[in-house]
Amino acid sequence: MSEKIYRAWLPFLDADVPETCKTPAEAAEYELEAGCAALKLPEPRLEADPAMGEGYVVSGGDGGTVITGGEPGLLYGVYAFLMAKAAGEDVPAGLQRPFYGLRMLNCWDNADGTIERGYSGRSLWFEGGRLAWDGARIRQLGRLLASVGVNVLCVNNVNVRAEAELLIEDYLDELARLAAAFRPFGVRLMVSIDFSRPLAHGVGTADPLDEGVRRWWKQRADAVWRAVPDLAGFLVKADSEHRPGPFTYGRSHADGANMLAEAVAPHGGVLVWRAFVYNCQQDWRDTATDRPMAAYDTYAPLDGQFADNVILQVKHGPFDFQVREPVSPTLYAMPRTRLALELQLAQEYTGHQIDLYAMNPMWRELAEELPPEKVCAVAAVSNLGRDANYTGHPFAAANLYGYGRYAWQPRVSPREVLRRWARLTYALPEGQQDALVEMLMGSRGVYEKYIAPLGLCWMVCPGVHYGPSPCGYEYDAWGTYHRANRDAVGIDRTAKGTGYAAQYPAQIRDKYESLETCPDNLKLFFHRLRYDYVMADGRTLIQRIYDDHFEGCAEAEAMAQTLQTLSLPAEDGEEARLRMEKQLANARQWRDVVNTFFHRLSGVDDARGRKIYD
Ligand code: GCV
Repeated sequence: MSEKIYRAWLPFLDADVPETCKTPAEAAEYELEAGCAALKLPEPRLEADPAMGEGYVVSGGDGGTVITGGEPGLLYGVYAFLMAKAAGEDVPAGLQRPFYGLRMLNCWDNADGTIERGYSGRSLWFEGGRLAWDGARIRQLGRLLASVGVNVLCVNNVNVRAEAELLIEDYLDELARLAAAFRPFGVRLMVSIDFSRPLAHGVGTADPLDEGVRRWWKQRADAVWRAVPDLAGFLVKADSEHRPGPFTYGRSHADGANMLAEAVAPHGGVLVWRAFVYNCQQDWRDTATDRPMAAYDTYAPLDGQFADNVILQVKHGPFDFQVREPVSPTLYAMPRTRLALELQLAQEYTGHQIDLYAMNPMWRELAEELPPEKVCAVAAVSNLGRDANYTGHPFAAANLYGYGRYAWQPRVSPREVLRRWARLTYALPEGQQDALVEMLMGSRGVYEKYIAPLGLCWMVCPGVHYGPSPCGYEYDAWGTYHRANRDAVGIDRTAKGTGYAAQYPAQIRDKYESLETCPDNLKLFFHRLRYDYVMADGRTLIQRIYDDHFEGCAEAEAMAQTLQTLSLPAEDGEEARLRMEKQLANARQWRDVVNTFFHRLSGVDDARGRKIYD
């Protein structure tokens, strides 16, 4: 079992945390002793200071090193100390505190053991309709999460089906035991709920303003918190992709969220309400409706109407975790609402954990576009599963590690994060480590070049979302169109088009509205351009599309060469190389399908005479 995990970024730990550790303070003592023994270090003194909460300080002096921290700050301090020592670096000086109080992982795990958009095997805690898990693996995972400070884990899919039963007595005991398994690591559970659940329990309606409905949710919340007193809260996907919600009863999302918030408030719970709402029954002939506008249109008018313990969770882009999207305008529009930023570690549109795609560079760009202070929490769709290494691709672990680092410090340097992950995970010679880090740093750009020209998105195979299908979504109902014809491609989202750009604050709107200032990588997101449009570098749009696809594929081939030069541990090297072969096949397929698609439409030849299939 789980042999590989000890090669993750906690290389100094090879002993299971004993089940007798029940609290983060006990885990801190155990981990410090085990870690110092493995690394042959003198053991620092631990000093609990409850007032410090999640914060910690590692201080040195004549009397030796002292780690002071709260609950679970002390545990975070222990990991920070051990990881710094293992990496041969200085322990961060002064008081360390996470930037965001809620650092959530959203697991899209289903009761039958499958995971929606899961690329690392089956669920770690669901099987056959019940919650069941391997304690040792949960403890390994708990320490991984604690070591990067992730503190909330939502156990079930936001598309709630059989998991709705989690709130019912029969399941609460299992939920309570799972919560206890994660508790020593400072990880609190959260549960996704089905808005229409009262209907299944004889209430007759799920109308949020109905007294019977309110009572039902309060009773459920009381029962759930009796079983799991430190449950973090409920997560809700409503009126989205066929999920039930308040719209059925003519109520607003503030009505729906506030009703649930009232039920969880006495227990100190938060109600996380997702803002992923759009019309997934659109007619492709309708050019007036523009899907990216939907969340803003739904939520911006509700700013200020949500209860204090409601957090509105907004995907980082206005579509859906595409390779390149602008920041969602909803995130700028709701200063009187507590917002959480939703990211996706699961590589749904970004290579299925087959193709390399390191995310910290993207999150850094995000932090530059959207001041991190605009949101109060972060959530990421998990990339975890039952595979021995938890993330399928051994390098996909860098995204889990990197997410924790980002959630603590959103402006952290991506290169520094990846270097630290590589150093802790693989003891490679310096030159090889640099090569691995640079490969990961560039992986997003490579992927973007061979799949999505200039912000176009949505050319993926429908349903599975891997591999090219330029018109796969073009005549479908999901609102995801590029409208390529023989002359032009892209959607005009300026004031002359759908008007989407006007959802941004003026300065950002102006940047995107103008062809001069709109960055190349979002040109076709905001503008409809002719193939002979001349870009700032003098190339035509069509030539740029061809060039990007040829270059992206060549760069993927160069990454495969680099990978060959790395002396990785045998299983990881083998796994990474097998996946790289699949990535190369994918990159070639994307290059040829997309180039052929545009060549057939435009009739324009590649200026450099490279092979395009007709
Ligand atoms: C959980 C996209 C994904 C769905 C996912 C949905 C969401 O549409 O393809 O699998 O459902 O986003 O975020 O709710």
